[in-house]
Amino acid sequence: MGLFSKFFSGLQKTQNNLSSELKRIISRSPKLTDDDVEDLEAVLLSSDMGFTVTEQIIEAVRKEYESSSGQTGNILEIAKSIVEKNLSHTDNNLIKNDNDLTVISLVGVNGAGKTTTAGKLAHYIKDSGRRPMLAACDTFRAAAIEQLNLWGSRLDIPVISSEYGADPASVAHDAVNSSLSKEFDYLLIDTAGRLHTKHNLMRELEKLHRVISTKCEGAPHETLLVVDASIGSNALTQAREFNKSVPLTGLVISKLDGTSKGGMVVAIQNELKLPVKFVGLGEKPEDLQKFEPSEYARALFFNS
Ligand SMILES: Nc1nc2c(ncn2[C@@H]2O[C@H](COP(=O)(O)OP(=O)(O)O)[C@@H](O)[C@H]2O)c(=O)[nH]1
Ligand SMILES: [Mg+2]
Repeated sequence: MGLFSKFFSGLQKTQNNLSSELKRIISRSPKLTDDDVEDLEAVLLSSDMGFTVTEQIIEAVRKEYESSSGQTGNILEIAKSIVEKNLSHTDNNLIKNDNDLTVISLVGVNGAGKTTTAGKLAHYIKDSGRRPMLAACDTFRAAAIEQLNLWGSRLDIPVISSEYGADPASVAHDAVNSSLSKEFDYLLIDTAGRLHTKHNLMRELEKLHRVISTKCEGAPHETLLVVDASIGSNALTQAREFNKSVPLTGLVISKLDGTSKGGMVVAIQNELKLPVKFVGLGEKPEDLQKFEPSEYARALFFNS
């Protein structure tokens, strides 16, 4: 499947709503009335792309109407290029610690998609010719270790794990040692889900990060917050709060395939200045896609 098709199929729910509604509003009269503007605003905001970008699009559409008749096609094109421009400032490449181990910590609330992302990301890394190892540091949730082991055996990627109830920092510590001694390129740490309001659990995460930094300089080199796309702009609060405890280097937006709030990616990059590095478009190993702003922007408004 081509890159655009992947984004398009992942964003179908969002795109359907956005493009058909925008077209409907624009085509109902040759002039842009106050009602039209209000409706345009509501449709754009319903995708959770945020107020700032929505206003930029409305401004540009107004200008388009003043200078010409305002064709429907133009409006979608305008919206696309504004979204693209808002996404172009950040570097969304995965960090690589040159000639050394790169440690990636995956954090987030329960059910966000951390374990699935760890598996998919390991597959992505292996596919690009590097050697990944996985660490099962969710020693709390029933079946979390088995879930990661299953990904490891399916993909033939080693998993370091311990018992349920073990100290996650000590599992991470052992995993760093093991991946250093076996000269792996990446270590992906799957952590337990936690709410940013639970201070003791946030301290536990801070400790895990502290422990691995003493074993490997700069680790974790990448801390990715995994958020479920269906929470829409609530992801902003989650990211801000996690960032206070463990400085985030980027986000993974999972389950983009299941929501009409796909515009939230724009709000996150725009308002947090944190790059969205990957998006989850399904549950299979190959369903993790490196985030591509131009393909995403096109798939948000166009179906080809
Ligand atoms: N459709 C879809 N489902 C996903 C995606 N990512 C995760 N899931 C599903 O979401 C559920 C929770 O994922 P999990 O990785 O266990 O979340 P965790 O608690 O953060 O580790 C599982 O059923 C996953 O298969 C995605 O990108 N798309
Ligand atoms: Mg998990």
